[in-house]
Amino acid sequence: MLIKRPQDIPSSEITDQAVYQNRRHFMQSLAGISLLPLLGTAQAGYGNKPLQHQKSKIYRLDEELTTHQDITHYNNFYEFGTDKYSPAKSAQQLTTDPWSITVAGAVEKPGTYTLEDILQPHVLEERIYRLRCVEGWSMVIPWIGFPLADLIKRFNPTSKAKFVEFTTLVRKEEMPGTRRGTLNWPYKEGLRIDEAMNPLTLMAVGLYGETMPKQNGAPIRLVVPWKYGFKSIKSIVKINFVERQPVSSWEEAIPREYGFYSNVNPKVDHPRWSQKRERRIGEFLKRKTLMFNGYEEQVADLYKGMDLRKYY
Ligand SMILES: Nc1nc2c(c(=O)[nH]1)N[C@H]1C(S)=C(S)[C@@H](COP(=O)(O)O)O[C@H]1N2
Ligand SMILES: [Mo]
Repeated sequence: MLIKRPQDIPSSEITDQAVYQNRRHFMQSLAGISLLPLLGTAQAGYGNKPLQHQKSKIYRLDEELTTHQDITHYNNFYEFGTDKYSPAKSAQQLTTDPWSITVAGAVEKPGTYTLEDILQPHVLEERIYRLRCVEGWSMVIPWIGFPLADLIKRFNPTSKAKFVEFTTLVRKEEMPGTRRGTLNWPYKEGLRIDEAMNPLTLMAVGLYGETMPKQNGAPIRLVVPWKYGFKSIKSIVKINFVERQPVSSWEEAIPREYGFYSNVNPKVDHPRWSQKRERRIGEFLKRKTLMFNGYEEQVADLYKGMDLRKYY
């Protein structure tokens, strides 16, 4: 694991106090949220720096954590290659500072916000979630982040905001996978607005106590724990509020295999393999896959009356 020594931290990461004060005022007027004490609020930056956070009392899966080594060396991040081991190496060249996110569509406060603006009012918390990849493996990851709902509220979505569409960065020079047509870049994902507002849905900026490793989607990514891993889009540069259901990249590529919803469901098999079981990374014997990845109690209501075979 790489540890950043203080002398390696570029001066650009040290926020000028005046700029910082201005941002605070800016965000205050933007969001209308009273400022939280600085302790425990987010910091800007990129991988391998300690991140102040609180430990969630509610969202703490009581299962053994997957090792830091496995979480950061067994990745799906096709922008850096299609095998599991490439992102750990080739994502290190990604520039994640400066970073900004464009907020567009059906909101009262569209605009381009710096990562610092995005993070400033949020208290970060550690949440231990299961991640279930559609390919049949799973991990238990101590994410650090804040609820997407809290971010969305700051932009004042209008009544036309029925879905949220997320887009990943494309930067060919730094993302070797995007020089090939594996997917139609940029990587895109989407959620229904009520799924996005569900308290489980997390904007993650770190894991294992540190800022997000690049291969895991630095500097900011989505984590939707009851859906297959590919819905948890990495390195987000755009959040678009739309009226019509957006088309996600995997759905566009292979619609018969990857639907918009992609809720973890052991009763609905992938056309080419069963989804009844999964291999926990680091374990030998397979485990049973749980309905909604074990989050049924929290999310089943979202899909009441829906045929989950049809809306896969
Ligand atoms: N932009 C982008 N996001 C992505 C992917 C990707 O290829 N590109 N892969 C997805 C898939 S298939 C999974 S399983 C998870 C893996 O996240 P992890 O590497 O942090 O475990 O990221 C998801 N997010
Ligand atoms: Mo995945």
